[in-house]
Amino acid sequence: MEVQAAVLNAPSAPFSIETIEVAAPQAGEVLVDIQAAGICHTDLAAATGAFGNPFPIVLGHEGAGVVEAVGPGVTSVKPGDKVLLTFNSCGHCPRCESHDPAYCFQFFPLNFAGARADGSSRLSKNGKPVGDNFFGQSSFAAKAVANERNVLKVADDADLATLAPLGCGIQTGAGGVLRSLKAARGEALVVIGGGAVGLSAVMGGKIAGCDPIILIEPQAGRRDMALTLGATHVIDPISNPATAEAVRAIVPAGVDMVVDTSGFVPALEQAVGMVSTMGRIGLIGVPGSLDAALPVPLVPFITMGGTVRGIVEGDSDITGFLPELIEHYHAGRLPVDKFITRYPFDQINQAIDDAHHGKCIKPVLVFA
Ligand code: CXF
Ligand code: ZN
Repeated sequence: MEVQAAVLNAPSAPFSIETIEVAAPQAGEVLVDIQAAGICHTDLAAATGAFGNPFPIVLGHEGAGVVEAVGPGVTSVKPGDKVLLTFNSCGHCPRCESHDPAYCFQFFPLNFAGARADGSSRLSKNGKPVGDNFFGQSSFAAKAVANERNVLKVADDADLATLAPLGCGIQTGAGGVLRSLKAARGEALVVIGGGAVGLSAVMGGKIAGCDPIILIEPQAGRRDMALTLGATHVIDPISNPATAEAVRAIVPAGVDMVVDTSGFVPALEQAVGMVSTMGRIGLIGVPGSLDAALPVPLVPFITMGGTVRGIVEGDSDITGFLPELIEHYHAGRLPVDKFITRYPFDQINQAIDDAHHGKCIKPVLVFA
């Protein structure tokens, strides 16, 4: 069938709204009529070709919509169900079996290869394949073919434009604090970077009962937003570049956790000076260069029992964590609607431009 999609024809080209062909779902696949799709930083990185993905391609990995058809063998959803889409995983490697699908042995091919495992694509233009299956969905399109493993049924009255970003950015930040770093009540938390992921980490810290919760972020609007979401202190790293000292002025012994969502190495380097004994540093933000490194002074770090760990998708597990987040949203503990801005689907380039210029925090494309 023919649908409108935001196609990226070459690295760093603008998104181009075009008509493409979408194939019927095969075994284990789910055709979703997309109603909303959040834009995440990883879409923009993939738009440059940073993940080795092919071009042309349809990106988008925070999709939400209504199931239109299912392929053979699909049992967890049916046509008419409202669904959220998230990242893909294989379902049978040791990490998937231990409910850690974000560390699936096949994570990269299943989320970035731009095709099914056999190399075929569900999308085409003028008879030529278009890269698909980005995060198992490619949801910058009016319809997407996802996989049963990355589709979650939600309530019939769910507000899909609000919930769509839970499938990546929100679960990454909130899960990074709640699941990956296992935040406990009363622990001191620093969050570096106040975009959608960092603000979700702040909300995760509040849910866990962390105190204080300190956000380090250069944009005043984001710092103000963080204060409404649970941050107890904010630090502007431009006027106050010695951020480790600024953190220790608030918590002299150092904090229990630092979660970095900036991927900005000079900001992150100070994290080592912020943590107390047995401090945990969680790395979420992906630096622009594969050579980026974090120098850790080994002797002090060993003797203080420190931990540095990488975090993908907040250690989320589609059926184990997304429903919890939806509950937090309904209970008012995860007010993501405060920092979502809706854009009509065909305004995708404007939405990205606005995000770049700090005019919005989490753009969500909505389909008419
Ligand atoms: C990504 C970040 C880069 C590594 C894989 C997961 N998260 C979502 O956008
Ligand atoms: Zn993402």
